[in-house]
Amino acid sequence: MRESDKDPRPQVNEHSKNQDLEPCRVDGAGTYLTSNQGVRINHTDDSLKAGERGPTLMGDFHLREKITHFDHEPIPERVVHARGAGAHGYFQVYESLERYTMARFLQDPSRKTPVFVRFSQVVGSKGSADTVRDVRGFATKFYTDEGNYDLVGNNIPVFFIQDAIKFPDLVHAIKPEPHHGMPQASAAHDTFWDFISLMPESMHMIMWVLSDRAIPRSYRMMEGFGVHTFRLVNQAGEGHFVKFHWKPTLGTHALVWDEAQKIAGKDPDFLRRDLWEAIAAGMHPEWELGLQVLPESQEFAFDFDVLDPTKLWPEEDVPVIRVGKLVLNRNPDNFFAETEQVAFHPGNVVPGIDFTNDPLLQGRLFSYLDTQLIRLGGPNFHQIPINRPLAPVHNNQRDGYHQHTLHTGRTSYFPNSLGGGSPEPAPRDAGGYIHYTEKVEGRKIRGRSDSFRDFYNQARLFWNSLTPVEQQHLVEAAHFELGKVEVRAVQERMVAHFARIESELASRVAAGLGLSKPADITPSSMTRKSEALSMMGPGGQIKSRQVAILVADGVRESDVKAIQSTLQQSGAVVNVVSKGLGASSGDENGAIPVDKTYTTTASVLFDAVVIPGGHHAETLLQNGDARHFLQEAFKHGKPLGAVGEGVTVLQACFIPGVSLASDSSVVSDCGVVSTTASQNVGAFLQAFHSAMAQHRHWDRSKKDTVPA
Ligand code: HDE
Repeated sequence: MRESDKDPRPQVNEHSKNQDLEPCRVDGAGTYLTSNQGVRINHTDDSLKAGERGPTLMGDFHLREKITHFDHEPIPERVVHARGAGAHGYFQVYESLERYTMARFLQDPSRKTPVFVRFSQVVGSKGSADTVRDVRGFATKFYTDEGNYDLVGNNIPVFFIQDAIKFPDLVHAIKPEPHHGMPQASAAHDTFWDFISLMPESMHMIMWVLSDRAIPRSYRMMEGFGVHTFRLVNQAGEGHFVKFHWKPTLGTHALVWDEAQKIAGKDPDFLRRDLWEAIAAGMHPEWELGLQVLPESQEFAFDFDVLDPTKLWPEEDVPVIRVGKLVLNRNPDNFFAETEQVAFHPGNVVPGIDFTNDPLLQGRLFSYLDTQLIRLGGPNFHQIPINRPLAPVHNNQRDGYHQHTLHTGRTSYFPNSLGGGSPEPAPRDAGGYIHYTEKVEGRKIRGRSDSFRDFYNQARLFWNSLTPVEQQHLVEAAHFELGKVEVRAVQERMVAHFARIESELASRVAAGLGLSKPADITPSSMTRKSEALSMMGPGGQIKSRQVAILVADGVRESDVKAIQSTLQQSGAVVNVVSKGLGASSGDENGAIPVDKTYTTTASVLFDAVVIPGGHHAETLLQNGDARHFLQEAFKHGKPLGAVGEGVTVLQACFIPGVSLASDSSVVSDCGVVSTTASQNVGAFLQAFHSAMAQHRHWDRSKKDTVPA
């Protein structure tokens, strides 16, 4: 056959470049349109009609198939944690943990175990905003060679309730109220606080939810917690209690509430975008896995019950050992196929990891498998690519909706002789999972141990551990959340709970609600604090922080270049912001490319703002958008910097702590860094870098007098 006689079109089955690697991954580039039966389609813009203006014909199989599929595209969203974002990566242990666990992925430091992580908001629908006040989910699927292990945690180390049977009540109370379907993705309404005010066990969690932990700056800057006490089991069958932690290498940082609310409108995808862009730019987020390990002999060594999920183990009592690293280095190829269809389950464990009798965990062991049946439409969801283990799967489970495996042979039962006795149960030394042989006995009761009845001491521990600024944020959050409650008695009950935690907390919350603190309540006598519970650590790195350089025509080009290159070298992401896109002309008529405008971005989307020198300052001074940008960033505690003539813009914005024209040194005052001398750019950038490394400057004077 001559070369020119060959059919130039791609042949059937040539349509997936990666087909040999992963048959499920399909790349449509350079292919022809086909029906789901593989028939090539030659026209997809008009339906088949009887005459140009006539009725559509039943014979139009393409129209019917296309629309039927479209009609069935939505699947039920998760009943909680509906909104989320995911990423691929790997986990690697630093050194063998064989003294605690026989899990192989925790024993071999040379092994990189693939993972998929999904972060989520809990309350809102799939389309709700990212930056609402809420708990964040932090769920990790480890594709180990002994099967999938899921660590399905949150960014808060405790939970609202002690027993799974209260979960439907909790979720019904926090979701939009049933009569009018409001509010979306918010706890600030009557039914939630009504329920909470009647559930004293939730007080510790409530303190965390009112704190800045509930408005993270980034998924990459959140801690993660397994919450429950789990069990590690070693080869000798010895058990240790364990609490799991994820510690972000970028530190733990938050937004400001006003900022979080504005971002919800300016960029509802803020956290999702942040994760995606960081990974796409090669700034791979990392966490260290931390373990708090407790010998079983110490089960009763604390003044709380280790099985109570409303309690944490203070790190001062049980130190967190950092045992390995999680790196997220690949964005999903398809949001629906991966992030939406991934199915986590705390019951997915591998040999060496086991459960405890925590009654919240026990209920979860039922719920996660069950919920997938409605969400993913049947019992074979483990065959969806993102859920498939890398370890081989062999058993006698058959049929069901969407069965993708073509099982051969006659036997689907055990024992059998016709199938050669396979698949046969694996003994322990062949990796068979053996449940920890915990001794259990007792009478059947619907009840709760008295050791679960301390509701206020750890809430007080949390309050004691916060810095004054964090305490103030918590009080303001309570004013917002409870201020939206319409039933006075609910507010009063909550103030009474705060009074059982700490008197001043109760007085301050009460004052904002126009109530007074009840006089006859004795607060918790807990005096300890735990430094690990505060987010105000020492300064850190500025990697991946977003910096805006505000410019107008006439900006000093050399300043812009110095700011860009120095901050970028430290890993910051620098954007030039101006009135219009295109380019702004520099002082020597060079062109400074503009990345964003005041219309397409806002100060709330940045971590720091700088104004270079140059006579562009006169224009910026006149620009209300630029002034608002700076004043709002100041109010949100962000580092602000100005060089040379740029200083006049800060002054015109009433920003305190700015260098005076006569003083050419670099002045740094509560994160406002300035120098009137352009030759000082190097020293300025050093000081600005330190200001950025502190993340936010809460101690600003006159913050409330600056308009924004
Ligand atoms: Fe969940 N939870 N949960 N939860 N949870 C779900 O499972 C449930 C709890 C957590 O990104 C659901 O697949 C019960 C604690 C995360 O896909 C559901 C109880 C913690 C995610 C469910 C809890 C979590 C979920 C909804 C009380 C932190 C998102 C969709 C006993 C340790 C996972 C789904 C993802 C999702 C039930 C409490 C974390 C209905 C019954 C405590 C991170 O099965």
